Amino acid sequence: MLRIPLTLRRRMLLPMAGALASSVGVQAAELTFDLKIEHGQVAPNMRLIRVKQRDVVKLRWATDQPLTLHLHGYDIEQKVEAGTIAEMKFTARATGRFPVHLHDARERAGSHSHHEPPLVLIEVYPQ
Ligand SMILES: [Cu+2]
Repeated sequence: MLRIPLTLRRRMLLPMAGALASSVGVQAAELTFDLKIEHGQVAPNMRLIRVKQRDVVKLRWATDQPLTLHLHGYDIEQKVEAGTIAEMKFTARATGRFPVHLHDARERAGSHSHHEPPLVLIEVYPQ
């Protein structure tokens, strides 16, 4: 009997797996992104993060000044201190575009405004 490597077998099954995807979570990945904030901005080539639904996403933030970050939609708020790495980890359950903004420490959660463009934009694609 011909033996097919597991990775190849998985790829061959994929077109048929669509209907099963909702129950078995086909090919969810764990993805880590290292993001550096300088002067309140992330480098242009790191401002768009694309993942797939069900991926486990880890954002590792470094900054040159203390900040509060807010991932909209998933509603995760994270403080970041200079000289340390702050991690934001979540499972990408909801699809769509989700901005990460800076929060002003003086503003209270729920009553904030976002006038500036987002630090990064996270796009979650359907599986
Ligand atoms: Cu916000």
